[in-house]
Amino acid sequence: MAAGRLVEVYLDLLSQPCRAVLILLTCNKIPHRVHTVALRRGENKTPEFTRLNPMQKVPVMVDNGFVLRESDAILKYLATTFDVPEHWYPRQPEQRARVDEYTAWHHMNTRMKAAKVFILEVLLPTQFGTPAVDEVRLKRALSELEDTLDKLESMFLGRQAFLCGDDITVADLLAACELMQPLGGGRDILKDRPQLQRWMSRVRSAVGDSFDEAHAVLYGVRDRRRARL
Ligand SMILES: N[C@@H](CCC(=O)N[C@@H](CS)C(=O)NCC(=O)O)C(=O)O
Repeated sequence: MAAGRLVEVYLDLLSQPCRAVLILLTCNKIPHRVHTVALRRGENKTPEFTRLNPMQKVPVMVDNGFVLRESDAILKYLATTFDVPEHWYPRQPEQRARVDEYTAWHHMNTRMKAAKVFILEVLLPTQFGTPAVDEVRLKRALSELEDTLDKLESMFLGRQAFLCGDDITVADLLAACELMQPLGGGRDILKDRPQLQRWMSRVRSAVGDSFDEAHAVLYGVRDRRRARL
């Protein structure tokens, strides 16, 4: 690791992939500086940020002039170029391939399905200034999410402690942060899923305080919503 190396990250902590990146940085004590990009204020649309990411999405990482977008790529880059425990992104080819297998699957499954529930219950009603939730679309989204949770349990978790083996990897961070997101709307999607609940507890204890620190903004959304009801 280069002396004085400081990773710059551009994040909004209401964003699931941003939280995954922050947790990896904080629980491994990787020197970093956070630049908050408030999506609700459109800060991702400024010319400066658009130069960093023409897709206008967070997270973005800059390491000594090297600009990287996409949480999956950022997590793997950090785990390979910093002196962190190998379990985060194992070097052994089959073990690494298991992590890549999950992270390739993640975006169209865990991420898309859990995010949809949050969008329907929290983002859309907030954006349109009406508390009404589209119940038909929500019911469909919840049913699709159940399918994804089934697959997470059967295809990935199985009898192992973490999604890709006996130890925590970047795959668990991506998944855990997505599965937390519906909590912003007061919905605990794991409440009837003891196997995934036990996995989530293992993830939380593996990363310590980093987990709740990264999720403080989401807990705030949940608490304010509860207070309004
Ligand atoms: N595949 C990207 C997804 C990034 C992404 O969708 N970020 C969202 C927040 S969760 C965003 O910046 N949205 C702003 C927008 O689309 O305007 C990743 O994993 O980094």
